[in-house]
Amino acid sequence: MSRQFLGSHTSFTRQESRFLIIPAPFDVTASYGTGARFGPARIIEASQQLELFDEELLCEPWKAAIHTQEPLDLPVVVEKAQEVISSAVRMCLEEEKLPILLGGDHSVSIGAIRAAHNHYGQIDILQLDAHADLRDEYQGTCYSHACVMRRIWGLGNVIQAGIRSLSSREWEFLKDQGRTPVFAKDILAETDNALEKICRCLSGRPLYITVDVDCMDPSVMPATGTPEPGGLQWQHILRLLGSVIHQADVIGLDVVELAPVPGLHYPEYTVARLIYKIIGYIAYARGLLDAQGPAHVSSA
Ligand SMILES: [Mn+2]
Repeated sequence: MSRQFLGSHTSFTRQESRFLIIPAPFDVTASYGTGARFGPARIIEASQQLELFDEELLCEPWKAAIHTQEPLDLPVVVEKAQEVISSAVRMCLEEEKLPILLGGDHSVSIGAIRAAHNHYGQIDILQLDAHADLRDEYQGTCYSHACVMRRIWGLGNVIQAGIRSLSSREWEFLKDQGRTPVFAKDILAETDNALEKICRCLSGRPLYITVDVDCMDPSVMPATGTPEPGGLQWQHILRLLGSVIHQADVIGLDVVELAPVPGLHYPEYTVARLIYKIIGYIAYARGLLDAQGPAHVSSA
């Protein structure tokens, strides 16, 4: 089994690549179901079953040049792990590549977003998640996956979408900041209002996207530590990301909280497919592919 996303025959050298996949097998902060440290390896394994041709873009997005580096060797102390992640992402950005961090639990995003902020200054941050993750502290640590967005709040303009679980304190915090998330129910209503709100929130600064796979409905994504009913379907996510990526300059991405269930293959396949779709959208937006635009963009 190759350690390259999509397999060895379609991967580029690190030097040639534009997209760098960084496996971050870390799940020390998970509070309910654990096992997210096995996520990166299972995603890479499942990716080797993907069809290389994208039926929406009508091209093979791997040609935009992807390389997968060795998994990060992460210490169990969260702060130390974040330093390792941060320096790996910084190195990737300095090489002018787009980092795609594979979690791991959501705390891995803190180090990655800090590196993106150090490199670009204030950025836009789009968070797809069932949870607000705005607690100041959870189970005795301020670096829990439940605190991720609170830790990076000042580093950019945070746009939250798919939310359907938050505490009254998190709600108060958001109100104090003058922000309201785009709730899952707003996206499920299938009007264009939710998408328009998300796009209105984009400031035009470089965009970092963090995808917690629990943004998806548990029927689509059962393999995650803290599943929440009432989530997004596959087509909602493609529509949302296809539109946003078309109008923003995406500079980094992470996909977190896949906790594989032994014997159940479709969740990791779904995550691998999602990552490949996103690579295709970004590559298309950057003019790297001779392709047709995403369905909803070209039909607009
Ligand atoms: Mn979550």
